[in-house]
Amino acid sequence: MALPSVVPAPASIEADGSAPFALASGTPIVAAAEIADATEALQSLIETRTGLRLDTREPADSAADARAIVLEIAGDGAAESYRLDVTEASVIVNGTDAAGLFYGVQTLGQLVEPAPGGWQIPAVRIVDAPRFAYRGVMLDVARHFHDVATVKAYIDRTSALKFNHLHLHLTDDQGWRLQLDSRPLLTEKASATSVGGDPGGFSTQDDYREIIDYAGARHMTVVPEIDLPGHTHAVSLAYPELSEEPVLSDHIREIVRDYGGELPVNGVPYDGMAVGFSSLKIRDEATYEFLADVLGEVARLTPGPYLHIGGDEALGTSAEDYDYFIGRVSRLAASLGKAPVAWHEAGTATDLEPTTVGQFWGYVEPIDGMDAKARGFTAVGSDQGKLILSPADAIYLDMKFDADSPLGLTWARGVTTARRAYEWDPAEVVDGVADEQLLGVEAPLWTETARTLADIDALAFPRAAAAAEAAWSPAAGASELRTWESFAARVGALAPLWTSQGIGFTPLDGIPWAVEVAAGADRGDA
Ligand code: TNX
Repeated sequence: MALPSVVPAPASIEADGSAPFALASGTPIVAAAEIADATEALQSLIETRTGLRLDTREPADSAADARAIVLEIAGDGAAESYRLDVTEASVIVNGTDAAGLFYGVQTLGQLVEPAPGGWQIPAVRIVDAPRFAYRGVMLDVARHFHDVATVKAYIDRTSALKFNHLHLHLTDDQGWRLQLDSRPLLTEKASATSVGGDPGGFSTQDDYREIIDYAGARHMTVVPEIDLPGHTHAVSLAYPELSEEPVLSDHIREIVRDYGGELPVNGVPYDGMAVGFSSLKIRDEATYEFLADVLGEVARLTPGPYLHIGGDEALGTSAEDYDYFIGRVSRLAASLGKAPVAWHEAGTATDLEPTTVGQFWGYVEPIDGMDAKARGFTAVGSDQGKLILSPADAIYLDMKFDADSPLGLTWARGVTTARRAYEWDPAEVVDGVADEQLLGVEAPLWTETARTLADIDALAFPRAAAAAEAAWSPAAGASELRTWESFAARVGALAPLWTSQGIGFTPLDGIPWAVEVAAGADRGDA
């Protein structure tokens, strides 16, 4: 008998084929008032999927023998863990904490299926907890600006896959997207455009707070990134005195040849796709006054523990200057009460602040010493949780999913199929890093080619689900669910749920996408 489909694969799932729990419009959700947010999350999930509006009751008002969905927080297991028991008589979702309950509710939402004349939840017993504490997605709002509504939609989609961090890439050569009171010229002068001459935009501080609150209600922590010292051409529009002249390498000339656009000129908006040509002035104290303002304000606006300082692709910067800068800015971030995060290049910096977390963006089988750089973060300071893995040839969601789509790039070993996004294990990427030194996994989505939520959906789904499984589920080999065949069947079964939620996923080949003929057309309340 096939097990019910859950993505990411739970730590343990058992089903004995006994009778399902029938869902009807009168079915009550029984939950204490303190966990009303979980009740509402479940109500809206079920209503979106089935059209049924479930009742809600407090435990004291509920007859013990009535068929019900019971939500509760137990407080006695691993962080973010939950148990889910479904029988013909009841559904019990028991979270260790509020996040665990939220994840149990997401799992329950995936289990809802059409039944003759209505809807049901198959009998099942799930005991589940995450493999990694940090499970992230990154959205680049700099190459193309994405507004609050789009970011919220991405939070909905990814928190449902049990991701718990949203990294926002807020600044890059093409635009500065967060309004700062200390440096208002940044958004006044450097936010109007996006890649390809598309319109720009920026988030006000209220917008940013709205995103943080919305994410928090879905158990996601926002990780803001101010990318430094490269990827800073936009700064030259507002503070030309802080910017070096662009370094016009062969790479830049190739990008202009292959993708069009102009060469970068300081003080003029850059809307091409080249990387690595810009830098702040590294030996000028005015740069550090600027960064004290910028990072100080971002740190104050952000309740989460991390502050991402970038550090990638500073191609025109000497190793000596790069080391000096990263050392100094990582310590500045720490002095603001945040754990610095930086892309893996920063692992070479001799004076790196010891609490800095590294983000590896090399390949699943690293080349060119990318792994050695990543090991730099685990060599200093505490040995706990120092690396986030974002292998580009597996979980860069902006890589093309097929050669013919206009969406996506190909630099990370060509087309990234869903299977390639799936078949890797975090423990096997960077040699010499113990499991405890892995903080987790993050799937970035750069937006050079992604203009709209529809573009984001088409690139991210289903591959974000593969990344979720690397981040949440037991290691490959530690669970019989952790095979490509099992994943393909389970993710394919999510198609009707995703469709009900308006997720414009790409129905990639090799996955048996479920089709429900007139799902729910025959349901009891109709
Ligand atoms: C590399 S990976 C970048 C980004 C680009 C991306 C496009 C990394 C840290 N930097 O600047 O947007 O490739 O895939």
